[in-house]
Amino acid sequence: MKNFTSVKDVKNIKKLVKEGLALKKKPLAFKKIGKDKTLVLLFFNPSLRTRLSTQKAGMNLGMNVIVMNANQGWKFEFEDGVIMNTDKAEHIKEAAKVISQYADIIGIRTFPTLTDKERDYQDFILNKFIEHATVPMVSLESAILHPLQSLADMITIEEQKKTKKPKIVLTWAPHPKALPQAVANSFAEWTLASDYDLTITHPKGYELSKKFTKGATIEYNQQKAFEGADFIYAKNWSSFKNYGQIEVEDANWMVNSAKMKLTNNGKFMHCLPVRRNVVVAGKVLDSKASLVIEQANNRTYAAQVVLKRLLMK
Ligand code: SN0
Repeated sequence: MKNFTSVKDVKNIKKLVKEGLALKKKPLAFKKIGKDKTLVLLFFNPSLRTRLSTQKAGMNLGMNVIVMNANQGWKFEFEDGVIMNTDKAEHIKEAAKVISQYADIIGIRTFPTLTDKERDYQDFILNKFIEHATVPMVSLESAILHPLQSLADMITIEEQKKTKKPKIVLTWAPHPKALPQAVANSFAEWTLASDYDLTITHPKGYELSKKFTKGATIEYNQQKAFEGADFIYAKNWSSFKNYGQIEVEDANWMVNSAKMKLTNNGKFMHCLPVRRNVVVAGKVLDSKASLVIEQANNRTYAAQVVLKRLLMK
């Protein structure tokens, strides 16, 4: 593994998931491999779980961890060949190389613009960093993918599944804000690569990029999709087609107890943060079916297994 930015960086998902579960049992078993190594985490956008769990993961491996809110430093210029006479003080060419002097591994979080589809789907900022950094890079959620979240989700499903090929349903849910497609794209990509049975349900107009959903069943009837499901994964995303827009704000798509009853005693998943009683009824979050806290717990071991692989190569 050279960088960790998508499922494509992983040769054997099952093996990675197993290794993550082994770290969960013995988090300090590899405390020596990160000694005197530095992890730098750069956040262009807010974070709670990613920030704390990745820092914890680094510390579990004995690493020194530096966390920086990237928007508190100089404003970066990402375009080549421009005359830098605007508010952008530092070019990515220098910045990424400079950060590489201090870091053995760099993590970066960068959300999409939700206005410039082409730039977002090139994963422009992440790839500019990768182009100029001289150490391995880890995506802490990019414009289009959230691989550490998905790996934690695969660890959670592995722990909880009762059959080899569970039925997993990714359902769109309402939200007051236009949100990225990253978590949904990534979850689809990882469940399909794990050879699980994936159904995606959403109102018309919320089709995700086929690049990530090939092999999934698309079902526009949410209740029908829920029938017999072992896992319900709720997430809002804005339109991919009508890029970044909210197509419908249909409150009926909220996940509630009645819908959970249609499932095969299914578990409820969400990456968090979650808007209670908008995305999902509080009652579902407070029920035994909810895995959201365990998903967050598993973020540590997802990050840890990735950092371990990068340190050991
Ligand atoms: C982010 C997203 O990609 O949807 C991060 C998820 C891990 N979520 C949000 O931005 C939610 C913000 C809100 O106002 O609820």
